[in-house]
Parts: sequence; structure tokens; C-alpha cells
Amino acid sequence: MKMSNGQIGRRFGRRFLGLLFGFAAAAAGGSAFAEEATGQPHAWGIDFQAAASPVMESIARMHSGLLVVISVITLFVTALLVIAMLRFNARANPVPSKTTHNTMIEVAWTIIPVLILVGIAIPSFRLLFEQLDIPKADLTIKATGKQWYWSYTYPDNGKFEFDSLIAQDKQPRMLAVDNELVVPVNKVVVVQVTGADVIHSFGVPAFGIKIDAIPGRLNETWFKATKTGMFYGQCSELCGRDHAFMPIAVRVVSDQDFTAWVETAKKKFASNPANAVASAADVMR
Ligand SMILES: [Cu+2]
Repeated sequence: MKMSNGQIGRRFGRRFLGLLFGFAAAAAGGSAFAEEATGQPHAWGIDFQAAASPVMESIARMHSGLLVVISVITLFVTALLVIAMLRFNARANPVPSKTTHNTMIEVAWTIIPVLILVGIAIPSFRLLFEQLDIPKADLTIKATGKQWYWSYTYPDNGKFEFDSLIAQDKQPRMLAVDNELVVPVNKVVVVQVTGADVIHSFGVPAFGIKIDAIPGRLNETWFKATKTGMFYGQCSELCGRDHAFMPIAVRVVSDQDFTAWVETAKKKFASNPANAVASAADVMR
């Protein structure tokens, strides 16, 4: 089909407007609804989800800093290549120089990259310690990856546990679950992660956490949610047929709401222990 210039222009205009609105919506999601935040993918999203924990803020800062560093290096190398191609090609420079050594420049191109790498390593290790040096827990939760759903245990609150399965009838599609993981806002939540059958991975992008759930081993990570709202993640280690259908949904609530939820959850899940679903065969659709 042939399009006139006008048609092409209008089509491009709509694309551009769509892109613009996409970014505007993304920006609004980060600020206007700060009270009830939502951590999930959105249309036209090209950056991280808005940070909802101190660790994720540090990760985003590290990422932005590195983006500047690699951009400057890339532009510099590109400029050198362009200069070399224009000034030293056979036509522009028919009699090439026979220089093979230049001590000054050799020292410089060794020392400068070393300095750049050391400059990256320092904040990088600081970030690594922030992630791995787990602070004193206000609340501990155990997350067990199973084929293909998650089970959550609250050992500090009466040891109740429950299963969290994908809810096909709820929104957002592929991320909503029947029983959400509920945590209080501004509290250090330590998550102990293990696998019951194969290796899964517990990851929530807005909190900057992702850790393998390995059978026979207890991994540990932590987050402190700084906003109330819903935050979504997914199993991040290929674990079998329904790997794509075991989302993680975290509801961050106020202290009072959390206490109230614990009371109802204790009753609700007391008669419905998580381990009632004993094998993967029980949940196969
Ligand atoms: Cu999995």
C-alpha cells in the first residue's frame, strides 16, 4: 500500500504522541501517586520501575552514573575512530609515520582506564555491601518457590503460612495472585528464600531484590519498602512448564493495616495450611 506524505506524517505524528503520553504516564506514576505506588511494567517503559526501597534507589543511581561513564567513553572512542579514518587514510596521508612507541601515551592509556575502573569499583562495592549486609529485621518472611507458585510463611506472627497462586481473572494480567504477600511500610523485611523442588528465583524489581530459591538451601535478602501500594515481581529462574505463571505480588500497607491483616490471616490460613497442596500435580491445570 502506498501512502501519501500527509498520511505518513499523520501516522508518524500519532506514534510520536503515543510515545509522549507513554512517558507522561510513566512520570505521573512516579510522582503523582507516590502515596499508593504501583511497581509493575507499563507501556513504553524503557527504564527501571520507580524505586520503592533504599537499595533500589542506590541501584538506579549506580546505573545512571555508569550510563554517563560509558557514554563519554563511547563518544571518545568514536571520535578517535573518525579522526583516524579521515586524517590517516591512504589519500589524506600517503606517507605514513613509522612511529612504534610513545611512552607518554602508553602510560596514559594504561593508567587512565585503571583509574576509571577503580572509580567504578568503589561505589560498586558500597552497593554490594548495602545489598548483602542484611540489617536487623523488623519482620522475617520465608518465601518458598514451588512448581509453580510461591508459599509464604510468617514465623514472627504465629507461623501461619499460605500459598500464593496466579489469579487469571484479576488485573494486572499475569501478575495478580489470589493471596498477596503483605508487609508493613518502612520496616526492614528480611526474606528467607528456598525452593521446594527445583531452582526458582524471588525477584521484585521496585525493591531491587532478586535471589535464587534453591532446594536444600536458605538464601536471604532484605528490603525496606518506602511506599505503600502494590509491587509485582516474577519467578526469575526458568523452573519448568509454568515458570511464567508464578508471579510475586507484594502489598505494602501501614503498620495498623498490617496488624489487622495478620489477625485475619492467622484465622483464614489456620484451617488452610500451605502444605495441604503437597505436590506439583495438585496445581497442574
Ligand atoms: Cu519458578
